[in-house]
Amino acid sequence: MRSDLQSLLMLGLCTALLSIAATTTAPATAAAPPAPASAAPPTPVSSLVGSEILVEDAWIRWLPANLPAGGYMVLTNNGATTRVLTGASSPDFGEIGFHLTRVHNGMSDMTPVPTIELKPRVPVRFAPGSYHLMLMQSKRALRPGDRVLITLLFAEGPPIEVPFAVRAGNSQ
Ligand SMILES: [Cu+2]
Repeated sequence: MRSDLQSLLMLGLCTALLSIAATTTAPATAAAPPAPASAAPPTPVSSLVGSEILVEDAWIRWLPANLPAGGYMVLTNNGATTRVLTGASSPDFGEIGFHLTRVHNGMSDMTPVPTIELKPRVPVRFAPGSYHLMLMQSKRALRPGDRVLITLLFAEGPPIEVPFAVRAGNSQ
């Protein structure tokens, strides 16, 4: 576990990085993403439940010097019941968290999000200025064009292993 001070420094750093990134991308659409549920009732687990989550456009914004990177994707739950994303891991990063960036009066701030609810047929977009995977403690030097495997963990059902494409810092 990192200390609170380290966490604060990390948050400040990635907030700054994402603010820089935001200025190079389209105007931030401050559409508020759905609030994550604090708890979800248990749902039946089926053997096909893992294939019910569609993952599209999974990519990582490459940053120099092994700085914390943002991971983006679009998740769609094609199942009939709400699924809850509870974590992520990768052999290439020591720690992965979910963050939500919000913009208030032109100021960007970012908060850790413990879980993300995936309602049936409602795509959840991880994108600059919104939800993102915060990829910390890089274990190897990445380059644009590389591929990183990230495993997504859910409250119910099997994990999903997703290949993420590493793209240059000015991608969106
Ligand atoms: Cu972040």
